[in-house]
Amino acid sequence: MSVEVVLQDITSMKVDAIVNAANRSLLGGGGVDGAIHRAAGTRLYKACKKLGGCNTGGAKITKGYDLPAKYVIHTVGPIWQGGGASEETLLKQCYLNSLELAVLGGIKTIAFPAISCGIYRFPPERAVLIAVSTVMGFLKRNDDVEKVYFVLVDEHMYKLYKDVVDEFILKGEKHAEENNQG
Ligand code: AR6
Repeated sequence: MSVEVVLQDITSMKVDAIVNAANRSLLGGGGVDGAIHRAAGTRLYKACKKLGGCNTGGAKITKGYDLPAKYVIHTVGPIWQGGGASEETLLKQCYLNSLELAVLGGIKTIAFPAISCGIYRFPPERAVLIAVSTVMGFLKRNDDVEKVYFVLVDEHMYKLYKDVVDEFILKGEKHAEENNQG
């Protein structure tokens, strides 16, 4: 298993699944959601209409249609309201539920955007810790997913993610070393 941080438009990722930061209607919107719907074509919209929406923290899957990715996992991040409305738990659920759907679908490679960090205004410094710790914790417990990409479109977010991922990898290696010695 491995994790990689990339600076790229998620719609160009050739992976088994890309994750969409959707809203509860699952019928499209702005940000990464708009970009995914534009790139996947109207068949994606038609498929989403049949899903009947999705709760915050939940996830649903469709094909990727005109995208290079085979599937799209649509998850609904929380809108940041100051931190007292279970936003952190709900964001964690987005990552976990997306990964669980990936396992069920036999998906080996998956790309996540920075869910809730745009229009939904989740503070990126908090969101990145939840994203990276949740994904890395899941990969430790589960061998089915082989590669997870964190995909960012601006330099600032890319650096934020890169630093946190590097730190987690270093911590993990230290921990393993200590266990070997112990
Ligand atoms: N590839 C990767 N990341 C992107 C792309 C892209 N093509 N475009 C934007 N981002 P947002 P949210 C980054 O606003 O905060 C929609 O209207 C962006 O820079 O897309 O979860 C939905 O329908 C930011 O860091 O999602 C919902 O109503 C991150 O993706 C609402 O927005 C997430 O920003 C969801 O808001």
